[in-house]
Amino acid sequence: MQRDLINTLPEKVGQSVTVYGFVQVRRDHGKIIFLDILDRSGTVQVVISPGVNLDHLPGAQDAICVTGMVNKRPENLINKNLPTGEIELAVQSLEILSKAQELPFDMGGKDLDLQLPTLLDFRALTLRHPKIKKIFKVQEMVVEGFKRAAQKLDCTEIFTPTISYSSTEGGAEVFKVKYYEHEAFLVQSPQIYKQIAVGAFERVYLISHAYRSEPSITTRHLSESIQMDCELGFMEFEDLLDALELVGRAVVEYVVKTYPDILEEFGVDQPKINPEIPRLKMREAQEIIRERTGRESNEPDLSPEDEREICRWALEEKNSDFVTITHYPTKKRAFYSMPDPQNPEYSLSYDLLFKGVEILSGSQRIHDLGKLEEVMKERGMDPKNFEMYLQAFKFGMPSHGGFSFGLERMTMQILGLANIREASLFPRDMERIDIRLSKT
Ligand code: AMO
Repeated sequence: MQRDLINTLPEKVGQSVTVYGFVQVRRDHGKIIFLDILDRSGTVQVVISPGVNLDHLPGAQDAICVTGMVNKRPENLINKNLPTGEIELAVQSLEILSKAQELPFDMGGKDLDLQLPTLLDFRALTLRHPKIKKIFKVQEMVVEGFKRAAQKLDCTEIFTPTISYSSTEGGAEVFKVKYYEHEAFLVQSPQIYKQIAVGAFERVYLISHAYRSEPSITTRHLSESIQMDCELGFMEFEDLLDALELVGRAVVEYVVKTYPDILEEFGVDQPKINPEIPRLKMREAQEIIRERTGRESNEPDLSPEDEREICRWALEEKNSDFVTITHYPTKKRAFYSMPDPQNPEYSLSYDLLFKGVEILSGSQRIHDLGKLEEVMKERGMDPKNFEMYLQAFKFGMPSHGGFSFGLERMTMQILGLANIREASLFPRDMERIDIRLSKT
């Protein structure tokens, strides 16, 4: 099958070409009809002149095949914003390969101005909009930037299960699944597997799905999300902070370098990436927030508003869109987090915040088998349910730790999206799993 990709057409002026794609917009100007045709490489304007006889005229979203002549556009009709803006395709023949039904809303604008539920109810259609697609082109580069940075740290990529015998992150937010005659869980995180893997590979990275039966609807939580994790052996707390900041910076820099045009289209400022990311203990952050806002907090965690405030501080005072918060209360963190030997009430844990939202979390881990079993018992967990995990600690386990970035959270923050659901191809929450559950 002969096919010319749209982005090659500017080199083919005066030639007859065949293009396959979707009709993005149709504009009827009297007897002349203009179509914007989209394939994976770009968009081109197609002209159907009155002399061309077509049995059926295509409409928005029809999948079509057009054969035509690539012509230079008249000087006054050049579109400088389009890579193909100096040419157009004059139709000789056109075949509708698959006809689209009438669209429920206009897909032709630069922005798709829809309420979030509509955007998601018609996901198969709204994903076709050029601006929506760009969110996922950026997401692809977030993953690529992460992989490159993790490989630079000499991590081995691993692939881990999403069905597990034990639940790792504590709390009730775990999905149970029937596993033959047994009960199992969807993983809340690949935590136990990446720690076990440290014993084998010393340094690992992985990109995996994580499931949380979040009981509430927020703009930053999904029931199924994608985590990008690293776990590093023979590392102490400060080394881990250096590693996570290196990766965080590298990811954002990679996206900025690859898609400056998309960031501009989304109206986001160039991220401020200071080579020295400010680091604060959680209590220091609370003190700064109190000084700035007068808001007292004895909470064992930072609230979403606290996160926004401390990020405002980091930007104003340290010229940084990143800030690392450390030493969260041990009780608030998962069982495997190492308590700070100086003050065990607080843990050697950290979150990385970016533009007002936590995008990463992690800790140095307890690597002593006895301590680990003790903590599990204190928390009412049964070590028997963690047999394979604990096995790793029986056979020599170095000091180690790691971290996990939320892919959708990073995408949302880099593009300044209002809701995490926009950064998930097919978001799941308590109201939605492919369909809106209230509709059933
Ligand atoms: P945590 O639970 O903080 O840590 O998750 C790590 C990162 O994953 C993202 N994230 C989510 N994104 C969307 N919806 C959710 N429900 C959701 N939950 C988490 C966030 C968060 O910072 N095992 C540890 C990590 C570690 O210690 O290495 C963990 O899962 O961006």
